[in-house]
Amino acid sequence: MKTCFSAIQPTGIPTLGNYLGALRNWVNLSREYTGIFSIADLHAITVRQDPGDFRRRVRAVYAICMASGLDFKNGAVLFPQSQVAAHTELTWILSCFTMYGELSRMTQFKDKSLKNSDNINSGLFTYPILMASDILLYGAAAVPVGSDQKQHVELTRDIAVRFNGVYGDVFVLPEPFIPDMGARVMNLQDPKRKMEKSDPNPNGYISMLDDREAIIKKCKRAVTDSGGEVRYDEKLKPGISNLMTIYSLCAGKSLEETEREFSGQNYGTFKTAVGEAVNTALAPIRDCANEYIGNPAHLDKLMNEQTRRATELAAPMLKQVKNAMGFVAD
Ligand code: AQP
Repeated sequence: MKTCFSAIQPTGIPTLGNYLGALRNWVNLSREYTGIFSIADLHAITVRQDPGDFRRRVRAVYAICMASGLDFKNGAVLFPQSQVAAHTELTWILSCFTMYGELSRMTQFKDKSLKNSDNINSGLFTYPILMASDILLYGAAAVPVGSDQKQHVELTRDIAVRFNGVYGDVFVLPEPFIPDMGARVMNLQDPKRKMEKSDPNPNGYISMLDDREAIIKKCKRAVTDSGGEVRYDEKLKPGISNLMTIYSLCAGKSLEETEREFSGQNYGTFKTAVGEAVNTALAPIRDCANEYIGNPAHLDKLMNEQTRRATELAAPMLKQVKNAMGFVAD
């Protein structure tokens, strides 16, 4: 069976954007692939984290991912990235196969440098090399991500091709798996920006732990466009188009069906329906995640077991890489 890999940063509670763009596809792919999934805590420290909040958040994100329906019977694994040392070891090796110019072209580095202008650390710059290590370590063929991560997966391929060109076919070349709809869910208060879990304004995003009332309130407050027609037009009606995407995905409908369903209805009715559909989609995950969060001893036990498995799965590739390069064998 082929392997897929993906990760999520514990920089906040995952949002509806993380769910529709990535997590939902983790779940689907985990039925066909051996799914290796990680809480990317090492990636998260490119931005300053308060130790107490960080520890709590890693557990909460782990709980949400556990609750989302990954197919553990089919061999899925979920672990905190920092617990498997092979990720950082491979990162150093791959940094010697990654060009400065390539990293300088990454749009996420440019965006995050603007947002964190007082802390443009080198981890922010070399972030894609750690991501390449995450993926290549497990021989992942597919990487389910939102569209913002496409460039990083492409760089991962380039690094793998360069390494394989020198040492033979060591790495599997990964393909990004990006959904046709929901690959870039937009901010509810500013539909020209991506929905982000570290957004300081909680009205801009729906958290996967928000309750029904909060979800409906945020949908009702979502910025929409002048005019009252529920019609998909990303350029002229970005707010309504974003809500239509959210509704269609959560209710399992096409955009055309959504447009027909709300033809002649006002924005208020539509926004309430969006909130209800989102709540219906997220409620089972939220309830299950809250149960995990309420039982930290059980959560830690699962985390430790899964980390052991991931450590075993990661070891052969690192060994193969080091052997191929001529490091003294252990
Ligand atoms: N708005 C989004 N729409 C669709 N997919 C999204 N993803 C993120 N935002 C959206 C996808 O979610 C996965 C996990 O993301 P991440 O935590 O690794 O990092 P990110 O892309 O930087 O996510 P955020 O929510 O925007 O976090 P912060 O606020 O820390 O920057 C990825 O597959 C991503 O594509």
